[in-house]
Amino acid sequence: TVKPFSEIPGLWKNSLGNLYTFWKLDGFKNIHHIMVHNFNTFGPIYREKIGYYESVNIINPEDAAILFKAEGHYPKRLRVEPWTSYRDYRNRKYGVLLKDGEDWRSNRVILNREVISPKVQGNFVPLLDEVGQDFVARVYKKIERSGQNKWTTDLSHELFKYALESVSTVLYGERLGLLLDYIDPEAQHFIECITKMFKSTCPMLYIPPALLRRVGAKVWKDHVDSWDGIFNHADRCIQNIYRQLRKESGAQGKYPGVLASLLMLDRLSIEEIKASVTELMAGGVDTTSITLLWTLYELARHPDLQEELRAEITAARAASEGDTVQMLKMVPLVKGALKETLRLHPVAVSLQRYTSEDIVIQNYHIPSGTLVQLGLYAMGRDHRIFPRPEQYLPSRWLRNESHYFRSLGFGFGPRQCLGRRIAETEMQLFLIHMLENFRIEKERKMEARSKFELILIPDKPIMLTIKPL
Ligand code: HEM
Ligand code: 2DC
Repeated sequence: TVKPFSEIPGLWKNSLGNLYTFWKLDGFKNIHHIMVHNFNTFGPIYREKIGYYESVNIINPEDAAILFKAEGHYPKRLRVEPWTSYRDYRNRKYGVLLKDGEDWRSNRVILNREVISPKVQGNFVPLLDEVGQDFVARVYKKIERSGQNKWTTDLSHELFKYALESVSTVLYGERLGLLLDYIDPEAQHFIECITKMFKSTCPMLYIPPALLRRVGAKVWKDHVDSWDGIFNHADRCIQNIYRQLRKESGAQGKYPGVLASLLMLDRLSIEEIKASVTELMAGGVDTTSITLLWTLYELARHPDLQEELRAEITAARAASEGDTVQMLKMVPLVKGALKETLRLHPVAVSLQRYTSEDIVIQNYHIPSGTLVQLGLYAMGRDHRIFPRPEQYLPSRWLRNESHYFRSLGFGFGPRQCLGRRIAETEMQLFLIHMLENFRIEKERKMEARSKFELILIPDKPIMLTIKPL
């Protein structure tokens, strides 16, 4: 009694009509709300076709489990066509983000060892800890200069710099100095290019980039400009390390960073290393900074919770006796807060996989090779999956509620986020240092929602007030 694929409910017959309604509803900025609406209309599974891209959408953790068990040895997600088009246009290699099949796997295995294995984690902690301390010092300076014993600001620009400084330190084994008073205009330009790149991707998810390129559309030009800016800056950073490495074979004993480790390992070509390191550098800015911004926003709304976290951190600091790696193992509520942020404000609106075998979800047959999307934003806000979903409750991740396929902010399995460990460590250390030094407040009436600019970001500036404890 398994029902056929063709009976899955949804709007998948008139793809151009759908594209038109979608555009009229300002769907480019709202796909997360449209997905929630569709699950409410059609139930826990629906089919859809917008422009050239067709998918089956699911929301339940149990269905996510079925999907990820059918992802095969070479898990493949939705191809972001504008990103591959740019590389084809400029004759650049794909990195691990855009590769597929055996080519992806062989690169990913090597990168895993240098970026996400527990073995290298310990190398990152002292580097990221120092960046966290410098951020705190910078905030004190700002507070002092304000003459009001507090600093009220839209912190996003500072967080972008914090994130870029963090990921660069890990990749290149040395500081860029982005948290000093003088900001390098090149780094500033790089940061602006990433935001522009994400934004200009959106329309091209539904209208083929090749077409937009042929008609000389502005989005395509903006997109090319932004990637050019990203690659130029990354190339310069990479060249710099490459040259140093050829001059002196590195100070003995000191951790040289991901890039130098990959170059010395000599198992990927230089071009492949460049491609993936550029992706890591670009992928490491808006993702973590916006997650931290949302976390500070939630903590500002929940002063009691802020105190609870501070108490946990104080106890962990004392018990770990200066061993930071040890300390990170003693802050479960801090980790819960980050999971809770990603539940309510995920970076990725959905996770996607092409199935590698026939499966059955919600009693519908889904043939091998179908693009299936898990609505991550919709799942995080569904009351059947998370009791009282509108409440920010980090402790829900400590209780023995089921966590089965519910914490998926970084994706799942061998194709999950490559930057996950860097991101987690960087964010945990940030919260530790900030809460040890400051109280975070916000204007009571201000409420922010998510808007889709390829990643989900706040729809308005978030103004926070930072006060010394
Ligand atoms: C992939 C989320 C930070 C680099 C992904 C995916 C998600 C994600 C959902 C897709 C995973 C899947 O399909 O299963 C996040 C979140 C972040 C974050 C929530 C921070 C809060 C970072 C950072 C970096 C990074 C800091 C770089 C240092 C990448 C790369 C991929 C990826 C390279 C592609 C991996 C592959 O295809 O093999 N990320 N990310 N991300 N992320 Fe992140
Ligand atoms: C966007 O419908 C919505 O981590 C699309 O660090 C489906 C889709 C496919 C791939 C997702 C993307 C969405 C959101 C941004 C993600 C991306 C995979 C990796 C990327 C989640 C959900 C991201 C932000 C990477 C980006 C690295 C890049 C800048 C080099």
